[in-house]
Amino acid sequence: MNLMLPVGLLLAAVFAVSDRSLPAGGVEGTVRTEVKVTTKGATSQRDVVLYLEPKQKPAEAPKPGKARVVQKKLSFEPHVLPLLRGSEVEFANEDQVKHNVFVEAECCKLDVDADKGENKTHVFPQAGEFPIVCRLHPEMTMYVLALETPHFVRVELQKDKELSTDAKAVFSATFKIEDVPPGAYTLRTWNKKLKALEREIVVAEGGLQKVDLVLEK
Ligand SMILES: [Cu+2]
Repeated sequence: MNLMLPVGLLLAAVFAVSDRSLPAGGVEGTVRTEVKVTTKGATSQRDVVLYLEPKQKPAEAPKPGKARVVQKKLSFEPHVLPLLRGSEVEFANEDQVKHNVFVEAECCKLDVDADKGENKTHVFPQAGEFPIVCRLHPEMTMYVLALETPHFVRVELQKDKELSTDAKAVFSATFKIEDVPPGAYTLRTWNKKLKALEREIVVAEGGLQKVDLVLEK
């Protein structure tokens, strides 16, 4: 009986240590593209979403969170919003005029007006790309990108340099996705105009895997 207690304590200590989750890792790198410079396409080419899809289902389902979109100066900010499927989005009208939020997709229909200072919330229960407009100002557009993974980042491509040929320029950004549990993942990209890319990635404990991506039209 005397011996049992220390053994029990020892086991408890061992389990406490092994129960602790492994140190998280991640991925970082650059994303670049070479495209024609047009004022019209500038906005939709600016936003790139990078996300990591786990090869194996995580033991615990990720918890949906909350995100915020602001309607300001007759535009949605951000223009592209990645989120974990099931997350709630608050649309806040910070303009002096009335706005509207309109989603056409079957799963996630929405058509609400919001007076100045008013907020409307909406949940996106399914994964997918959802174009959103304000029906009162059709030039106001944005995208919600609902993902199956909580490991994502949105970056804005910035113009690096102009090329002498064809009025083209190089746009690029650096990115980092951290706090990712170690394991095998597929890294995917999303941009409204540029082709999606994918890379197989192994996230190591406490390390940042380096990746450089070139996106094409
Ligand atoms: Cu509007």
